Amino acid sequence: MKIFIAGIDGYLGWALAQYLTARGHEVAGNDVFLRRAWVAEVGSDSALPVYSIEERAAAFEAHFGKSLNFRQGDLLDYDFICNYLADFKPDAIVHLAEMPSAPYSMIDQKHAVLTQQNNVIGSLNLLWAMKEVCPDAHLVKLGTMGEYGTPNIDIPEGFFEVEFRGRKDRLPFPRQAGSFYHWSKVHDSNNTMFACRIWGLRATDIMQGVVFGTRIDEMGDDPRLRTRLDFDQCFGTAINRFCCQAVIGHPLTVFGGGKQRRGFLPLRDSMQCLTLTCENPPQRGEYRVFNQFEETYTIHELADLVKEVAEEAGLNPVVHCYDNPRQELAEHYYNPDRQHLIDLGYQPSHDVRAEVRIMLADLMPHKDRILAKQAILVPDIRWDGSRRRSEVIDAEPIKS
Ligand code: USQ
Repeated sequence: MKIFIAGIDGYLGWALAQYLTARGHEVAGNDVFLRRAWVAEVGSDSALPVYSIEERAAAFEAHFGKSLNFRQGDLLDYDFICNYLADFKPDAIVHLAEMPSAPYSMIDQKHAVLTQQNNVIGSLNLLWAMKEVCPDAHLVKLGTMGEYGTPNIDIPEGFFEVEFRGRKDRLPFPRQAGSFYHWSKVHDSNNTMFACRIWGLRATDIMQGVVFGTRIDEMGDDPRLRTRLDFDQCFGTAINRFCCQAVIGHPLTVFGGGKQRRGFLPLRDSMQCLTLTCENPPQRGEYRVFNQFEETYTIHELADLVKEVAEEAGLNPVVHCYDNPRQELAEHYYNPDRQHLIDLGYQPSHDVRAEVRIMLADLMPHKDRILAKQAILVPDIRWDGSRRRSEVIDAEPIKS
């Protein structure tokens, strides 16, 4: 298949380009390197070195025997994206070109607006470009489990049957996002669903959980093929941060009591799921929703797990609870479905413990890169728009 990746230089995009190419798909993609700029803006750097796109392309060609079909350009540039799609003629488009951080979107008015402009308008341009130049292509749109929030009932995959005043309907499940970033994804979902209905586009909206991991096997040993691994308060996700913290002996930063529960999945399984989705497109006019995660855990369970694996690796981490800079439920019911991808053949590859072991081994040689930026590990971006560094509220590891 011909698969276009919007945001090919990012954490998921660079890995996906390799995963798909290794399976015989023809890949092309765009990027404007905003992720690199945003991480620098918040005073951080990737724990794993990130090479220039020219160095990445050279390594890609040496490893896969194909040149990388890449153009620098932005989804906000409508003519650019129309021209690129018209030239490439994709069967599927995987949309990863969004600002992905909840804390970044909550910094202030400027960052909230940037997030929603970049994400909502970029996605809308992509929908229009598809309508104009490749209406048969399948849009694989990266959404987030965070669109649903944490309701006190089970979470279906996008839609549910409702009975109200004696009548029944199948309706979109309510969205209760927890940051301006997560709301940008809800707005995208609505626009995508509408475009499928009125123009007959086909789309899969992926409600993805929190991804973690330093590698996929297809990257081999060439460091230029590795993907980035962020650990700052904005672009580092929980397990990735905990692993980086364990490597340098910084306390693992559990927010609040750590009883908030989320769905997680390793990078390699995210790649498997996105590929399965591309290879099994919906009908024209169909908008479907897949929940994509491997297992749910509380944050404290994960911190304890990283601590145990780190101890086996000879490290000596501690888990500290910090006052939570976010506004989110401290403890809640959480039971989302995830059947659609399993029906397509998704098989989880590694358990979290095995993946964390690999991550620690990958990160150990880059300890100095993390140490150089350790000042940014404790969060200070608060959901009320103020900046205050979180304090330790419980320094003893608590049993989860
Ligand atoms: N958390 C900690 N300590 C940390 C970092 C996070 O306790 O050092 C907690 C947060 O309070 C939150 C949970 O861990 O309850 C997850 O936070 P996260 O930063 O790992 O992930 P999140 O902000 O939810 O966002 C990430 C990605 C985003 C994606 C989302 C999927 O950045 O792009 O959409 O995961 S989901 O969480 O399912 O919405």
